[in-house]
Amino acid sequence: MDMRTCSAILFASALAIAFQVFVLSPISPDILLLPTSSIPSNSKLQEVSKLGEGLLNKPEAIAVDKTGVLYTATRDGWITRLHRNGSWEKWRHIDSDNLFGVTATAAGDLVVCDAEKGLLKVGEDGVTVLASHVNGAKILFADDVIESADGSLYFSIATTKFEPHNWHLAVLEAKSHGQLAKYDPSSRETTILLDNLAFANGVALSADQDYLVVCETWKYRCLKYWLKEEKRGQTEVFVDNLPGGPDNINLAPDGSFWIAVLEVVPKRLAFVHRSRAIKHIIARSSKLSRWVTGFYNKAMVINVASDGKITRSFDDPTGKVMSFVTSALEFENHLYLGNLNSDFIGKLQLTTP
Ligand SMILES: [Ca+2]
Repeated sequence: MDMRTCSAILFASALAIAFQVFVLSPISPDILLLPTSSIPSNSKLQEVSKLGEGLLNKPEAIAVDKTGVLYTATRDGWITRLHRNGSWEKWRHIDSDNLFGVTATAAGDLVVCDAEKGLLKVGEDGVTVLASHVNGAKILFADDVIESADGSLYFSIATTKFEPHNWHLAVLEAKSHGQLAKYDPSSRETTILLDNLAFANGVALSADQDYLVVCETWKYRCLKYWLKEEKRGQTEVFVDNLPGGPDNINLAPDGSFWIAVLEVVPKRLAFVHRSRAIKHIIARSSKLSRWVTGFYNKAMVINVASDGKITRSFDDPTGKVMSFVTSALEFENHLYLGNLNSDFIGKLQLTTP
């Protein structure tokens, strides 16, 4: 083979690889910058006790009903509950490995975000799909849900582009495909309240139900969506410049909020999120994608007052005991910590701030 043929073959191969990587790329990435704020570490999350260890396959979210029974949904499709006497019960099984947010309703049911099927009602008489489509499109990634006093269900759709098994692509792409939605139980209709959210994640109601808070993971902030009459539909920033990506959010008994904060991008790998070309290359491999997200390295939860000020934070800076903590729920002076990297719920006693 002469030099010219050899160069032609090399050129054609490079072109074919470039075509594969860039033109057929599953993502159309944006640059993602690191958070600019940080909070001093206190390692408090290393002091948790482990509830239900061995029983709970990555319990992402937690809810407590009005009788004090605690519920979680896990990767193996189980809704498992903890009775007041300390006994665990595998309560209901759903054929899904992508159950996320849960909330207990006033009527005594549980509403679950099934990222595959949509919004589900789970009760003593079985499982009902409340919403699987919105505006004719399948709900791909229902993430978190809360019920208001009038029975409406407000829920987030993390992204309209990627299904949960491809969520590493959503991280790499870092675009705003998320939505805040409302399910009206009387009309059984679902409407979109907010669009173009940067991975719509946790949803919570304020103590007086004047507004909702919805978290945008890739923007390191949470928005306030007003429900009360004179401001209905208006949006403003509730808290921004967070030290990481907010996941689930829960109202605390004192009217503040607990927010789980993810390390979206490990500091040492920030360069990956500054280069579209590198993102295209990494998007070809889910293993590489997992490597460039920071979720598994540490854990943090923060307490944010109703005025948007961070008042407390607890973390596990090395992920020694807990990492990828996705939710923090306060109940009877303890924090219950959901996560996507263990087989237990963390339980931490709270002291006066
Ligand atoms: Ca979530």
